[in-house]
Amino acid sequence: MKLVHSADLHLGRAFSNLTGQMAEARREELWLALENQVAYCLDRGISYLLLVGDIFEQDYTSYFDLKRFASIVSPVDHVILIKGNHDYKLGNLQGENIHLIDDLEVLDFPKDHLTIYGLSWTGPLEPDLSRLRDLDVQGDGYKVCLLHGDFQARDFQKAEDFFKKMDYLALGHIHKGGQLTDQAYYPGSPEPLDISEEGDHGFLQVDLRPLRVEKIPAAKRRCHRLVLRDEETYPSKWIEKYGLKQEDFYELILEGPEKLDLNGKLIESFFHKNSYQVRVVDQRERQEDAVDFMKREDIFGDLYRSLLDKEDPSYPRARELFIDLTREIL
Ligand SMILES: [Mn+2]
Repeated sequence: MKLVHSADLHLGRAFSNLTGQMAEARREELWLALENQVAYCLDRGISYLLLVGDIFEQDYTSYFDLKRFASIVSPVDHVILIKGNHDYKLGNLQGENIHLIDDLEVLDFPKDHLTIYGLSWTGPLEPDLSRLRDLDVQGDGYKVCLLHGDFQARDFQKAEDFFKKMDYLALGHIHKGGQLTDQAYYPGSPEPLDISEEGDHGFLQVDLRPLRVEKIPAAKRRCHRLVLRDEETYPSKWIEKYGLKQEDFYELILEGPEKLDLNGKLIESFFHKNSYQVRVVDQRERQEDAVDFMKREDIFGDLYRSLLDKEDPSYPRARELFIDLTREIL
């Protein structure tokens, strides 16, 4: 029993960080990602395509987009969707092979001994997993549950008996993807949606009993985060050194003292010519400011030092913002 599991396609996304023409092209690439998933299902005789929330951007989805979606997925036997925080207003998806789950639903596919449980978002708040406790789960057929949200393994205790009976939990919402428990996986977004979304993107091919989950890389573009220090002063070497690709996104972090010879503008224009998009984050000034704050014996020094917790992943960003904000008043 094989399934394809995808989520977070975000069709219609504004891509406001890109120029109009690039954003338009990128939106088309999301449609292409959907076409590729359909082709993958057809090539391998897979009858079930699970699309686990945030498939559409509801504020940028027209009637014609819904028609286009239905037409692209029409060759797949069963396309099952739940709604996420970006598409909970979605309605009107028509097609005999399309099952759009409203709220909490149980779908039976007796021919394949498969039952699919889905819990959609119905508004801006995450649905309550404890509602699954009341479901009567019977029989020895395959059981798959579709959920969208930022879950931790302990959240599944809210309906422990229900989750124990599932063969697979198909999750959505976390764009970088990942595995949460033995049976629960996030596929990640099929394409990176922001320059910070590094790594492989694609979808999952799932085999049930025994459970085997395979990540299928399928993204057209990749995001890279490069840290450049003072020694990297020869742009002509970078193409080779970083394996620079014309089709990819690059986020460049400039580090080291500012007096060193790293010309942010030059670097940016070089990457601009040799990649799809570049964003330069110049942390050099901030590093000098950070040293000053460490020495200050006033409220600003105290505040900065209170943000030094190394464990908390949000603190480095908080320190950057603190430096940027105080720059205006100090
Ligand atoms: Mn989401």
